[in-house]
Amino acid sequence: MNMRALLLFLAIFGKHTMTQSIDRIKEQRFEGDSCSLKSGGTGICRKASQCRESIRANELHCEFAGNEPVICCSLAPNATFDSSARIVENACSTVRKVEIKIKIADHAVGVVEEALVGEFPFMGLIHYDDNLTRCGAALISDRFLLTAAHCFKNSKPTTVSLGTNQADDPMADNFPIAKIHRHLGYNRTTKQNDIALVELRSSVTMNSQIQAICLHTSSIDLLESVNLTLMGWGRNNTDKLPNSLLKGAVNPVLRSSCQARFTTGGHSIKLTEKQLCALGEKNEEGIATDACEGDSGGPLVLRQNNKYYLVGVVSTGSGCGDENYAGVYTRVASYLDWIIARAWKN
Ligand code: 4AZ
Repeated sequence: MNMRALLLFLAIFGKHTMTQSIDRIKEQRFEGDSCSLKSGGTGICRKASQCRESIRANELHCEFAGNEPVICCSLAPNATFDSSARIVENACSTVRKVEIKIKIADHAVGVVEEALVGEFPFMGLIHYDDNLTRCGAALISDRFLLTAAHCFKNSKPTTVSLGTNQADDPMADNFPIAKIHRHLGYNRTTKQNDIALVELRSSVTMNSQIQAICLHTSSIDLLESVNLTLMGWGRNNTDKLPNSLLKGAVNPVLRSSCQARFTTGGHSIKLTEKQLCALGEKNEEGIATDACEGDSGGPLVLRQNNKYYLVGVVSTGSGCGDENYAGVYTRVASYLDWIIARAWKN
């Protein structure tokens, strides 16, 4: 209830109701407010991502901050901030907001649309020496992009283009690659740890078309109602590789139901908490919005207050756009320490 509506309410319902309403408001706790811990002690309301110990203790909720719950967090020094989340959130504070106007429900395969110029300034396309392989990547600092480990098999990656929506843009800024940091735990059979960093030879100058993305830090599952966006130059509904960057709207799918569908369908994939599933609406032909071949390594993002947060990296699945099988993504928040040790080392 906003303040004006509240005042109106009070004016109409008089004094007795007024004290009751104010008491109720007093009970609402926001980020930074003190709160009572289940143990009886005093804590402070913090975002769940900054309060690992209290999540385990299943502490009481304060209010919601966007899509992330705020919980009553213990003040004990060893139980408060998670240092990797803090490093990542500090880096995010320097990321410029994307002020471009988009439709609310911006709806790879399925219900897709062309991305607008400058809409996803963190989006990169990895180019290879065979001119055939395609993978997306997201710029996370002035020198590093996050992508999938399975993007590096036989063909040699050469450059990353940034600041363009066209795959074959002759005017694009192409940045030579210095090194690929593939996760040493990547397993091509189980698809675990499908994550890699692309280190550029020189640093990128940010502008309105080229900007880093924030990393999502929350270790708890996103609600199925949260709207996420996925984008890439991967195979589209007509099975072709598009020249324009496409975007689609998807929602998280619970890991248990995602796993159950794969198992029932006879797929050997075993999902872990370091992965997440997402899928979107079906188009008229019954194809669900999903990532497909060529979208790999690309970002699955959450938009909050005009900033984008990298939630997932396109990894695997079973075919594309099948309503039974959600797309599988590497969960970025599970790899913050691994990313920081490489991309934010001093
Ligand atoms: C692939 O081949 C691939 N539908 C990526 C994502 C999905 C399927 C395949 C998810 O890189």
